[in-house]
Amino acid sequence: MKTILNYIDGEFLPSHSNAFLENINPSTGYVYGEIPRSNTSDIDFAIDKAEIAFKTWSNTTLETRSKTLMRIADLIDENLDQLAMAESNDNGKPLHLAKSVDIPRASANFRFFAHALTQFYSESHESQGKNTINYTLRKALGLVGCISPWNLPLYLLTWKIAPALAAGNTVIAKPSEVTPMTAFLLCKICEKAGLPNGVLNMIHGLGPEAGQAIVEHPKIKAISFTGGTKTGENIARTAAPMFKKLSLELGGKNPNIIFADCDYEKMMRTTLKSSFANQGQICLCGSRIFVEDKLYEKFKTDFVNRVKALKIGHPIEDNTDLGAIVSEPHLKKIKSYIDKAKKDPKMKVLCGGDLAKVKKFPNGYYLNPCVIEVQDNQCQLNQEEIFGPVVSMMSFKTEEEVLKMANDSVYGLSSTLWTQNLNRSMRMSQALETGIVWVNTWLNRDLRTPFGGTKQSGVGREGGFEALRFFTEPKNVCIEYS
Ligand code: TXE
Repeated sequence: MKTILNYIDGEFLPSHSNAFLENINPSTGYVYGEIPRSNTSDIDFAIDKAEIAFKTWSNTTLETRSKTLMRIADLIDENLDQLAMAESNDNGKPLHLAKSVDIPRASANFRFFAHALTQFYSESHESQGKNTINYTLRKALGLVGCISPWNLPLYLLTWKIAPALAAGNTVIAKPSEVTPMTAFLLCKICEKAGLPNGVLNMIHGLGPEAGQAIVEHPKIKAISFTGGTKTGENIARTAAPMFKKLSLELGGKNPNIIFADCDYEKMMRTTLKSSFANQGQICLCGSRIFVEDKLYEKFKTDFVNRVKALKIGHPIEDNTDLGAIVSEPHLKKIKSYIDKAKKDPKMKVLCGGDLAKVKKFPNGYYLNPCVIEVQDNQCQLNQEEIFGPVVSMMSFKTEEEVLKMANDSVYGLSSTLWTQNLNRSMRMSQALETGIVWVNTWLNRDLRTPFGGTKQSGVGREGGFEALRFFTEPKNVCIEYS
């Protein structure tokens, strides 16, 4: 049994209640560890410590902060193998994916903000003819809450923690209770890197208990959250009357729009990834595929054949394309959508959707990747986020028609467009109602760019200076001289 502990004021501690939750490895289906079930009293304790730490941390020089974050980044790289294995055990993702994407991105997050904080600047405004100069001070907010999900555990947690710390805040963080291990290991790294006590506090536990207590606490000035739209709504309802700053990165139902003039092979390779990477459990996955009618039948045949050839296996195997689904309840949720689709005469399951048998791991949560042909964009399958290895596909005739369907969604996180026509890609990029548009690529990220969604995909933007602005409070100072 691996026991995870909270990290408060530089100490590893159980929760005050001494209660624990089970931690399950989805690739085996067995409990392999336990995590503290924290509640309000653990949060109160951490907040007292973070408040003391804030006085010093917010006054350290930029160089000191930058060097500390850089040391954390280096230590993440040094511990790549251990962290990748922990991520794969907790989440079910292929180990090679954790090694090549999740963990390198976690160190990149720290390294990026270690640099960014030394380049961050504020504005001054000279009121000409009035002998007046205004300048903007940007101060750390104080104590901030970072709440992250299970799909990209360390990647998304560090995407919040790194800018919060870089800006001089102290942090109360809560990783998902489903995937807590790398957050625990990160605390060991922070201790080794010399991050002062109380600057980062990691509290484990359930969302409605530990998470809710963070959101409700009056001393928490801002919440940066990634997770489900319903949870985001609840967080907004709690935090808004307290006038907290909010950054909410929520669900998506992203269109993948394929025109007949695309670079076919590149589109096909990328579409396999944008459909099924991380078992389709990435908020940016293109789960609604729209294909121009001229290309539709060819695409359908080739895509289904390529999907059938994907290897579902234990995450540790090098040739595994899809590992396990993160948890049993999530597997059941995904399956319920597929079972409904099977009964719907307007839908056709083209492949997959049944439980996959992986040798030696009969209790693991494995699902064959599923492609479903649908007739309209209004169906439940196209309107609700499933967050698993399930994509729908349908054809379209015109640019106007596909644009209308792409935008006909309560979500607006990202969209992908495949075409060689420059004018069309410019027109559509303007018109697509999503926070991110990828043209002839997917998941291609420059950390300086604004990241986030429109509509029910969230509010606010992460990334680059946007994140540093979020984690600071601007104050205008106006001076008149004679
Ligand atoms: O998310 P939750 P879950 C979507 C996806 C998935 C669904 C649920 O559709 O099926 O969300 O996933 C904490 N106050 N995405 O259950 O519940 C919780 O403990 C404060 C999209 O993981 O939103 C965890 O740390 N915190 C997505 C975090 O919030 C609360 C990524 C996310 O949990 C809380 C993951 C509360 N009341 C899932 N309730 C994306 N867009 O990237 C829960 N939490």
